[in-house]
Amino acid sequence: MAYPLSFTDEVRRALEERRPVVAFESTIIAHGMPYPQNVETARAVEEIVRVGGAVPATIAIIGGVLKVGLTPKELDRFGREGRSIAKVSVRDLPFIVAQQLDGATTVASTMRIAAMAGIHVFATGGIGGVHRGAEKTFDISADMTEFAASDVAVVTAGAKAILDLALTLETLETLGVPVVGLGTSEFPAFYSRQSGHAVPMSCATPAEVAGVMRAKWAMGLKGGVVVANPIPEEAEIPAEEIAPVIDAAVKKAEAQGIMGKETTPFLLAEIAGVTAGRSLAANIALVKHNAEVAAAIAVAFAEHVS
Ligand code: PSU
Ligand code: MN
Repeated sequence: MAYPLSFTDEVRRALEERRPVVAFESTIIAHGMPYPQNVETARAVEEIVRVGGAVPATIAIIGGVLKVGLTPKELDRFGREGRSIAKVSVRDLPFIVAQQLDGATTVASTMRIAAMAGIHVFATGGIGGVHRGAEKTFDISADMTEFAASDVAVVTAGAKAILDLALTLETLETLGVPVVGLGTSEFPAFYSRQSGHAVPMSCATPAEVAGVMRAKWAMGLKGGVVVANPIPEEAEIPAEEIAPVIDAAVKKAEAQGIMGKETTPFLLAEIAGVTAGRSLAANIALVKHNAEVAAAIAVAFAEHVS
């Protein structure tokens, strides 16, 4: 028996009519950005997806119910309550559902719920990955293993250099996950367009990415696709400028003994604090760009399917 999901009318109709849909996560709203910019950005990316010819579906858990699409009121509440709402990865789903709690979904749990709903395209900011020092801490985001499990393409501006990007790419290779650079031969590093790490493959257009998705799933290969979409040039923070900030944040986390699911939010908050408005502006710009690209991929993929 499939687990019951709760859809907004807009999303339910789009899925029934096999129109393109783009999922969004809610951890980026509750834990990734301050209020009110988080809510403004979440609304803006939904509108960008509509303009691009697709339907947005922001995913979250409310009172234990898996929500696919949020009302403006629900979205606003997640933004206001922010970090007091639990950050929910796949591990946490059974407890949050059983206890009828609210939860902000990460990339991993959003992919899983999107897949349950039959949504194949998801736009985010940055994915989780293998943390620096993971050979000792074993801190590897469940986002990695989810890419082996859920048939969803995730549009991301790469991953922040709070992670070990080389080990992140190695892990995705092991898990059989295509990492497709969109118009780039380098894996982008979130704030910066370049990381010094090559992507294993590149596509020139969203339609080509849709072709990779179709080919993967037509062969019965399970799991997702990482679509690496660099931050727009005008919003970029050069790597040499952000690197010392990231290094200091990682050291501070170590010194304070920050562990587990607290690590990523701690590092993100540290970087945001030190760079003040600049990192937030970059974050907003890249999420909007990812939404636009995800809509184009969803449109191209829907054409292939029907
Ligand atoms: N990286 C970012 N911004 C974010 C996240 C990661 O640059 O908001 C969030 C995403 O929701 C991602 C999660 O899925 O953090 C990863 O957390 P962890 O490393 O604990 O798995
Ligand atoms: Mn972790």
